[in-house]
Amino acid sequence: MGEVKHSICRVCHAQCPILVEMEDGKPVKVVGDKDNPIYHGYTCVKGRELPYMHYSDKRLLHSQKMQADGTHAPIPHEQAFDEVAEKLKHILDTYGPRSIAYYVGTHGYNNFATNRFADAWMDAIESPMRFSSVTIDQPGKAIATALHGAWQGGTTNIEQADAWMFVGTNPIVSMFGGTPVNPARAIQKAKKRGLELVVVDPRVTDVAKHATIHLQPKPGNDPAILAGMLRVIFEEGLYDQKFTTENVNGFVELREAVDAFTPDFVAERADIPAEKLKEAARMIARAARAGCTAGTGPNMAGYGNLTEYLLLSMMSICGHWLQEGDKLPNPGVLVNRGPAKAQPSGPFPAWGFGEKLRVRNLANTAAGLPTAAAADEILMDGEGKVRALLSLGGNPMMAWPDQLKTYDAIRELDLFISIDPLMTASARLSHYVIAPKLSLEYEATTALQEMLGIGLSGEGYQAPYAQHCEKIMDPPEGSDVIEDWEFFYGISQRMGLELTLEPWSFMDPAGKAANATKLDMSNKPSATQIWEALLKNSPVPLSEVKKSESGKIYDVPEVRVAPRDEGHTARFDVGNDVMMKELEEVKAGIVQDREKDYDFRMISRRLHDHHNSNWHFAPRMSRQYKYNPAFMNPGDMKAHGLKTGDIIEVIAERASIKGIVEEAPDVREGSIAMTHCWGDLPGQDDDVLTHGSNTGRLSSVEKDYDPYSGIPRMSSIPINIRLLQSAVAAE
Ligand SMILES: Nc1nc2c(c(=O)[nH]1)N[C@H]1C(S)=C(S)[C@@H](COP(=O)(O)OP(=O)(O)OC[C@H]3O[C@@H](n4cnc5c(=O)[nH]c(N)nc54)[C@H](O)[C@@H]3O)O[C@H]1N2
Ligand SMILES: Nc1nc2c(c(=O)[nH]1)N[C@H]1C(S)=C(S)[C@@H](COP(=O)(O)OP(=O)(O)OC[C@H]3O[C@@H](n4cnc5c(=O)[nH]c(N)nc54)[C@H](O)[C@@H]3O)O[C@H]1N2
Ligand code: SF4
Ligand SMILES: [Mo]
Repeated sequence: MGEVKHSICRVCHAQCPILVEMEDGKPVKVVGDKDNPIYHGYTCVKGRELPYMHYSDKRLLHSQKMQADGTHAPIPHEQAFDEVAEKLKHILDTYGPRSIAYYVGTHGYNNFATNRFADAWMDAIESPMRFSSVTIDQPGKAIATALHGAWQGGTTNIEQADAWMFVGTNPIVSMFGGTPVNPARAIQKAKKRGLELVVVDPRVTDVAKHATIHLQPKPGNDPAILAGMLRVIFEEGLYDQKFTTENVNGFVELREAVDAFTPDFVAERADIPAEKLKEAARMIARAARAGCTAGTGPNMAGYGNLTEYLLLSMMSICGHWLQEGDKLPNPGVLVNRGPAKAQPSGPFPAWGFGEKLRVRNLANTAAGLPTAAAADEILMDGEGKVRALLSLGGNPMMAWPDQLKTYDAIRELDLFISIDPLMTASARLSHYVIAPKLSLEYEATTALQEMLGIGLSGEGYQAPYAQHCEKIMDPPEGSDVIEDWEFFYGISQRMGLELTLEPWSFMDPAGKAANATKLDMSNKPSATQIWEALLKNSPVPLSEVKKSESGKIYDVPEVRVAPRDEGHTARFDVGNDVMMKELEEVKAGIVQDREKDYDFRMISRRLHDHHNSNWHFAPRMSRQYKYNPAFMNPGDMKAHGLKTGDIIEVIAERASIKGIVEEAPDVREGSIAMTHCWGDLPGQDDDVLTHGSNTGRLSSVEKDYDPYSGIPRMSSIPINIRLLQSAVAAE
């Protein structure tokens, strides 16, 4: 066996510790770190595929420039920086800061340092046009927190809970939505000590298999289900009277608004047993401590803000937040969480502030600028038109809703730049593709996961855990690749801009400004200096964390939730006017009426071995699925005369795509589940067996969208189907 080096997997946000076996300076094998105190050796196929990715012949080893005929040719990165800086400067001088936008995709987040650089650059050019995948993911989380208020005593986690409810999230596959670190183990361990689990999902998901109660509703009905549960909690007096009196406004308004959602009404609307709904409500309310988290499904299925808002309201009226004297599972190692006090912040601005978009009355939100309107901002002429877009570890052509509109928009850009190791659908439309280093070639820390836990219940570490890793290999010989942040540094130098790096912090805006670092723009900082700047105010000095190659639990002083400040008056709001109004709309069933001519609902789901649009072709990742099947219930298949392998047309109001039928008893009748981020560009995607289909094409950003975040229906999309080609013919 060759030398073994420690690293951190950065394929997804879970940041699993990995052991990389090296031969002649090259990685040959990745395994989990069995001695790791919290991950206990967990990895998945995607992480174990890292050696392949670094040496794949599809990996870009040189940046690319689009030629006059639309093809791409290699360009040295310094020359690409020169040309890009000149073009950006021209656009900036001619049309102003608003003409330049960025889009941070999932790899922009997983590479924490880049993300901070991108913001520093946008600050320097004073552009507000910052789009990210957050507003086409779970924008309801930040928006609902703003409407409701945040608990300053820390977020809730499964290890300290007696009951948990997962609504449309499948953490065992996604590592998100409630338990990111070795989730299957964490759930089994919690269940052994008596955790009661409620799962709401139209599929019998991996996590639903562990549920004490699984509600398997018609998709798109989460607000009605949660309102029904709240009604049971009110009616049976299961709420926390003392906590509510001290901390909650809007109790009466919420109670009145959910009154119409009787168990029988909800049972009929969502097609679930009324008795099970009541039991689920009792299970969550009666627990000494419970957590409730939602995922992408409900955030994309309409009224996502409302779903998240009702979950927060349920947490609050049941008094399930950490209380004074409770131990914080992670007081912070690399990220400063600020003080923990047993008190709510009041509501804060959720939408309508900051930059206004020019379409659909949209504006900035607590989750950021609506990405669902980015294509319109590019397409629409006039003052403020977006002319340059920088895509940072993202793939708009695969991920943005309304693929046909996105396609028009991307081709309309004067300058489109992607930082991406692959010639993805988006890269192929880019004027420049900047070839980045891959993860094993650069330094990293686990700050991202720690930070997620400060803002989101169920995320983060349940112990003061951290890891730092050095680069463990050099890029392949003859290559010309950079760390993503070097792009921003390089173009800033050429544009004569000054950059100031700020640490990323949800709870500590003062700390953010106080710990900002002005960069030396003549002498390029090293990656090490960048990390030191970003983690300047870390509770444990980075130099200390660097002493250990493996991830470890740090001996930091215990922190208990402090009592509320004397005279603290801010309270949660569970009766927000707009949310109560949306509950009335839900009750009236406007959506259901409008969609009665459709036989099925298309729901989104993730695949275990694939991550969004990343490296679909990698050998081990594609062993099970080389495309995104249309998972169907056997009863529905029989009724429509379909078998596995049949190619169907999936027909939505906006557009149609092809789907390859796969029998899936876990999917509820009437739903068809397909994964996003597959397929190819319009007109180049006929070969569905090779690359699947793009479900983004089924969404219209102009119809049926959230009035604040702009997110359209990306799950629970009304569809009809028709057989195109039978399985035998398809072979
Ligand atoms: N219909 C529908 N649409 C959806 C969703 C859905 O459920 N249904 N989900 C939505 C969600 S939650 C999200 S987050 C978005 C995802 O939106 P995006 O983030 O835009 O999509 P990804 O495929 O994650 O893009 C990651 C990109 O990073 C590149 N990459 C891989 N490794 C590296 C690296 O080391 N460095 C760099 N620089 N780049 C790298 C990949 O090639 C890929 O192009 O999609 C959204 N779209
Ligand atoms: N393996 C893997 N891991 C990933 C990703 C990946 O692509 N692959 N993507 C990453 C990203 S970008 C994100 S944002 C996270 C997302 O993490 P999750 O939100 O946990 O994503 P999913 O696993 O798709 O779970 C969503 C669930 O919602 C259900 N659902 C669909 N519509 C509805 C509805 O109307 N109501 C209810 N109650 N349920 C519904 C689906 O059946 C599905 O089980 O995962 C991340 N992790
Ligand atoms: S879950 Fe898989 S892809 Fe995500 S960090 Fe861990 S090993 Fe990597
Ligand atoms: Mo996401």
